[in-house]
Amino acid sequence: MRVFYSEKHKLRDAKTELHGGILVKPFEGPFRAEWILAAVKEAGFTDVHAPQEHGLETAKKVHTEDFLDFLSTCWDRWSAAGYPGEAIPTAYAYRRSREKAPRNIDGAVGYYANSVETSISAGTYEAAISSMDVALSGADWLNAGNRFAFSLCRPPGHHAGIDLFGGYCFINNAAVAAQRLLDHGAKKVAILDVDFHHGNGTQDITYRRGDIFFASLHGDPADAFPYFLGYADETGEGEGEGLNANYPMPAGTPWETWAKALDDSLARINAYGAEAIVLSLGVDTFEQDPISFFKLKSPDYIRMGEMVAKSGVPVLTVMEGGYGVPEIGLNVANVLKGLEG
Ligand code: Q9C
Ligand code: ZN
Repeated sequence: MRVFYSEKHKLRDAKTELHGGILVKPFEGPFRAEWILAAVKEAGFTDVHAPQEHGLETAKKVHTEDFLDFLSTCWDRWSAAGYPGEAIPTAYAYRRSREKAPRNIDGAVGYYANSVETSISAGTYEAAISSMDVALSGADWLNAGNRFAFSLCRPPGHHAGIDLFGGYCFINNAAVAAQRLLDHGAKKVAILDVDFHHGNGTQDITYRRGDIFFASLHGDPADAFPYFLGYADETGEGEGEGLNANYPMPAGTPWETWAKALDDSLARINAYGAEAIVLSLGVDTFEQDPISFFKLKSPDYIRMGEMVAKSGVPVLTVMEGGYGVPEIGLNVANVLKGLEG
């Protein structure tokens, strides 16, 4: 298992998250990647490499160019406007409004946001690009004929849609990596999203495509972020019809129930004929996660890895969420152990 990690994740260090009506220190901070890296090394995964820079070529196949331009210029435009805090949307492209990006930066932040907890801060774009490079370097490792890679991406990516940021995500690392696998010979890949939250950004990108099967196991959107997508009746459209599988689950879901959904999703992925799996790994399914409501325990993550490995195809694990407690490191390391068997 080769591990990819970039120090540049530290450039994403926002001071503010809108939570419960006040600005708090973000749940998604640099400490997460440090804890995970330390635990992964401690567990014997010491083959850690910095990513190669890839440029935006692959990203432009899953995101719009105007969105990528927005991300790259947002902080400078926001600062130039004289705003004292970090960039937080105040106005939205709401139902029945026009889908037309405004010139004004305050308007643009709202136009490209799908949620407002995620402030854009100095260095956010550079960190997001480096996180994407971490994912792409993992894809390269699989393209070179290897079975496993772990891309320790930070910031995460699965809430980033075609032209939307939010949920702590800016560029959809898993989707960009899947695109690179397809560009290097694979005809069909699967993205299996086991983060506690529905991968609304990944679903947005893959929904109408025939070359990516998307499965997501998550808290019922009636009760959990991202609230407006992730129901079981979302099955894909056009060439993607039948290639989207959502498994919403209620508060308190334990491993036994969760594992049945994983089993079903793996059977669907196998029936589809995926040549590789991109595992969007969030460990916010952990019983002690501060913002989630599933009840997985640390040893369960070993079994999770074992089950995914039984698919028999190469697996690129891409880091998504998991918050608050040091056990996030152990839980990630356990998945990697399970994968390698
Ligand atoms: N303020 C990922 O796990 N809601 N994103 C925050 C606490 C947004 C989670 C609630 C959660 C986003 C990658
Ligand atoms: Zn999550």
